[in-house]
Amino acid sequence: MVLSALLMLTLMLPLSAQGVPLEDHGKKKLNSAELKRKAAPAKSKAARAKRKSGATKVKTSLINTKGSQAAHYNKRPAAMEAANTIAAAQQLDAVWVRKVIGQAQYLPAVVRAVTPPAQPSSRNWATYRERVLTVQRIEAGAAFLHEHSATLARAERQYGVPPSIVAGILGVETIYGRNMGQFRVLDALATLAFDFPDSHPKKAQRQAYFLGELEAFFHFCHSSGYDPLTVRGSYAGAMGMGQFMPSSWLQYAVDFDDSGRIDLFTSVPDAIGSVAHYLSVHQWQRGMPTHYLLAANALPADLGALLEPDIVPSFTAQQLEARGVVLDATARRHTGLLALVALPMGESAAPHYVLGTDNFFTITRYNWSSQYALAVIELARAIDAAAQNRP
Ligand SMILES: [Ca+2]
Repeated sequence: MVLSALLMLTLMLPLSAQGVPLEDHGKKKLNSAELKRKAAPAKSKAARAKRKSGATKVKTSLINTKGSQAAHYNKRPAAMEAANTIAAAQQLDAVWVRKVIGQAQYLPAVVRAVTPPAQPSSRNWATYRERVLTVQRIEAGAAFLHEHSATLARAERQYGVPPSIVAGILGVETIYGRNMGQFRVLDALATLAFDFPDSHPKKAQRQAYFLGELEAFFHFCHSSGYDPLTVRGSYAGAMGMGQFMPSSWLQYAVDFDDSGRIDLFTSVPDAIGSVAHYLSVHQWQRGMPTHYLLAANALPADLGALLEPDIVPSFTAQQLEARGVVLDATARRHTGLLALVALPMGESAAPHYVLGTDNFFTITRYNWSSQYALAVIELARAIDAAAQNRP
C-alpha cells in the first residue's frame, strides 16, 4: 500500500484493502451532482435533528458520532486552518481548499480501522498466507501474467523486477485492480489527519503523517486533474491498482503507456510500470533471490542477536554460519547481507523463519511487514507455476 514505515508499524493490519468490501471502482467516477444527491439525506436528517431541540437521540449517531466532531469538517477550526496551510504550501486557492476540506466527512469506520484492538490478536503467518494465496487470486494472477506479458516484460527490462513479483503485489493489494477501496480518499485522509484515535500510542506522528498525505492529495488532484471529491481508495487513502498513497503517487508513479497521463486506476500498464519503478527506486536488485529457506533444525538455541536487526539484512552468510545457523548451498553462496526473518505462527507455535535478502527488504518498503513480503513472494511463485500449467 506504499505507506511509510512508521505508519505500517502501527496499522499492523494484515492486508491493506482486505477488510474493505469489494465493488468500489465505478463509484470513484461519481460526479459532484451525484455526490450531492447522496449527501442530501444526511443533511436533512441533521436539519430535522436540529429542529427537534432536545431530541438528541434521533439518529444523531449518524451525524455526530463523537461529541464535538461534526460530520463535516467545515465547522472544525483546525481543519480550516490546515486548509489554509495546505493552500499556502502548495500555492493553491485557499477558498477552494477550504471548500473541499469543508466537505470532507468524518468516517467512524476509518477510525475503527486504525484503532489498536483492546486485546491484540497474535499474528499468524499461516492464517495470513491462507487468506492471500487463494485459488481465485492465483488463477487471476496467472491470467494477468498472460494478458499483460508484453508490458510486464518491458517493466522487467527497464526496472529489473520479475513479472510475477509485480503481479504478486497487484494481487495482494487489490486482486489486480478489482478491489481498489471504497472510501472517498478526502474523507479517509481528513478523518486520519484530524481525528486519529486518542488511544493510539503514536497518535501525534500518525496524525502528522496523514496531514502530509492530505496536502500531497491536494497537490496530486491539482496537478493530475482529479476531482478531490470523487477519488476513492482504501481506509488509509491509498489509491489505484497498486494502492499508492498520494505522496508515493507523486514521487514514484510513471506513465508507462505513454498516454501523457499517469492513471493507476484504469491503466494496467501505468500500474505495472509504477510498481516496478517503486521497487527499483527502493533498490530492487536484478536477479537476486528474495530469501532462502531454513531447515527445521538450522537455528542455534540463542537467536537474540540474530533477530535483533529484524528484517534489515545485516549478516553475511559466513557470519550466520559462525553464529550457528546451518545454511544450504545456495544461501552459502549469497554475496550480500541477510536477515533472519521471523514470521509468528500464533502464540503456541514456534515462528516460521526465512533468510531475507536485500530484495526481501525492498518488498517491505512497499508495505512494512514481513508477512506481506513473503505473501507477495509466495503468490508470485504460485502465479508463475499456474501460468506454466495454462493450456
Ligand atoms: Ca498513462
